[in-house]
Amino acid sequence: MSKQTFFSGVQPSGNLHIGNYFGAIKNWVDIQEEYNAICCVVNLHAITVPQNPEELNQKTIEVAKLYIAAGLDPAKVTIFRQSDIPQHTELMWLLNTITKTGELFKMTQFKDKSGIQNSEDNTKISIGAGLLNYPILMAADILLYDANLVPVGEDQTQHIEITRTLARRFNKKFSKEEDVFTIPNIYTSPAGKKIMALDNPLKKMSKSAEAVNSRIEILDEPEVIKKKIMKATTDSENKIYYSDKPEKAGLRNLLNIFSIITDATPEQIAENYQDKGYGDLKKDLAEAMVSYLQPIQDKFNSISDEEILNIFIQSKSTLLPQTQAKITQVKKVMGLE
Ligand code: AQP
Repeated sequence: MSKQTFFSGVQPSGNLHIGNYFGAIKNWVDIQEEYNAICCVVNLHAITVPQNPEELNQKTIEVAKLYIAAGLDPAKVTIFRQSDIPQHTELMWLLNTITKTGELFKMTQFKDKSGIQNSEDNTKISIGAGLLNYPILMAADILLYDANLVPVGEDQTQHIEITRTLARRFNKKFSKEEDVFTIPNIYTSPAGKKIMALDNPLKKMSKSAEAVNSRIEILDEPEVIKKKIMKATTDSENKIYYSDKPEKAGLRNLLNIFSIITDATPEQIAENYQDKGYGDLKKDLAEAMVSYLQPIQDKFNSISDEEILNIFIQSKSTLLPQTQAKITQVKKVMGLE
């Protein structure tokens, strides 16, 4: 029996953090053997907000290196650059024609990002149409490969929902004997699906947040990781227990992160520290995090840019026949070919 396909990606829009890793990349690594794995560096998504072209190019290579450093095997997994496969944007246009603007305006990510303030003069940055249409490009990414599964963080749930809606709508409107698109399922891991910002545990950790102390970056130096964790927001009670109470959100986030890297439950960790202070917990978490990230950082440093560029070339030639065939199928049922 042939393997099912998973598709996922990360935007090269900044430095990757442990939220990207625990919410997405680690899950890809865990299931790469069971699935036909397609892992994209979604650089076309990144340009929905302003990017410096040279940095974007370099970050795209860096993200692919991190995929491999995290444990994806490039011999088994297709790692590629979104802009190398023109059918992503072609399918996006076709799906655009069956998408309602109301569906796009209600997306949480659009509402959040379209409210970004310009740090220099505090004015709102003007909103590009790409930011509004972002979910259609994401639907195209997924549907182009007939992905069965999309392993992502919880913040992407709405985007997977609209992907499913568009696939069903397209199938109903255009499919003949058999459905053109596979309806994908979301996969989020219970522990890592939403890592919160260290400086504000009510917001998710994000690579484009201005405060660098809000996130632990995968490539952060040990001293930086320690400083960031020691500064993490907790509460004034200074009592360690695992609870859903809003005022314990900071502590809960630290316990959740500790749990993922040690395989003990957050409750067990809390119990081990019940007679200790936040400082002790943070110090141990910082040390555990440094050791956890070290092998990923070492592997990252051993991969050259050339290796990645060769992988991009190879993946492009592997994927193009499949994506061209899919677009032909779509265009035929739409009366375009
Ligand atoms: N805090 C998080 N916890 C768990 N998962 C997360 N992801 C992002 N933040 C967290 C997951 O990482 C994958 C890649 O994210 P993305 O690059 O597509 O963009 P994003 O979701 O918007 O993530 P960021 O880090 O906040 O990026 P910017 O700031 O550029 O928008 C996705 O699977 C995402 O769910």
